[in-house]
Amino acid sequence: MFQRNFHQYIWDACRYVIASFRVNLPKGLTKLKSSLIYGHFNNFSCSILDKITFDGAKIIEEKLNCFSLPMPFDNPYEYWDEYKLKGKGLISMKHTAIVCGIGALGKNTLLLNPKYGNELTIGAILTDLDLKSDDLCENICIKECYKCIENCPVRAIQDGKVVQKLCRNNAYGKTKRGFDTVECNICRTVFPMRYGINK
Ligand code: B12
Ligand code: SF4
Repeated sequence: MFQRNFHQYIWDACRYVIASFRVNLPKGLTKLKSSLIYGHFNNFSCSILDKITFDGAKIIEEKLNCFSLPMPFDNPYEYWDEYKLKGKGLISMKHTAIVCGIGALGKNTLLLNPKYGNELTIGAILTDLDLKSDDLCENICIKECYKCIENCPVRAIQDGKVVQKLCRNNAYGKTKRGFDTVECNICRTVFPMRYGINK
């Protein structure tokens, strides 16, 4: 999926973004209370994505004689407001994916694809190639539905954004043994279009 040149603050020669994506998780993981298993495989899918991005960048360079920059799918990033517990990715993967035609934002602020719903993990490769852009994707978020906003236990989704402090304090934890957990993903799993249209 190819799109326009708006990531030049990361790399001045960047002309286009090739956004890769993969279906994030087996649907069964949305049937459990999130925590250990969802958290584990959410992280696991992320390392798969970093590998696809890394390998993909090398393949594109070899085959198309260009420079390609793999972007970390999530961590690390530099911006951090300790008081607000607010981070910002090096690039916003969701907005990149939108302009690449992969999806549109749902009211839960997650990327929503007609075929795969919001169960997507998103990655991106920047390139100096000149490419033809794909069309933008339709938004399948249901107009009169507010389930994700209403079911967030800490009402973190406000005015189309997530108040990170509220979400972080509620959603991420550790077991007594020190394993990382994801304690909440309700805005993702309560979403009627979570698996896409017709599912
Ligand atoms: C920081 C972060 C968080 C924060 C903030 C989330 C958020 N909504 O921004 C917290 C810790 C709360 C979080 C939680 C989760 N996250 Co998170 N997170 C990120 C991360 C690392 C950076 C996002 C970021 O920079 N946010 C800060 C900015 C965007 O927010 P803002 O300042 O309020 O920006 C607003 C405006 O300024 C404007 N804007 C900002 N940038 C731009 C750019 C353009 C071009 C435009 C037009 C507008 C615009 O739009 C924003 C409002 O929508 C991304 C990975 C990445 N590099 O993108 C993953 C990412 C967004 N997370 C992801 C996931 C899966 C989750 C969780 C579901 C995890 C879970 N608990 O199971 C929850 C969902 C909570 C929710 N409803 O969003 C996925 C989303 C996949 C998808 N299908 O959309 C991502 C993309 C990781 C990935 N590579 O797949 N996350
Ligand atoms: S992950 Fe949980 S706490 Fe965070 S916005 Fe979604 S429902 Fe709210």
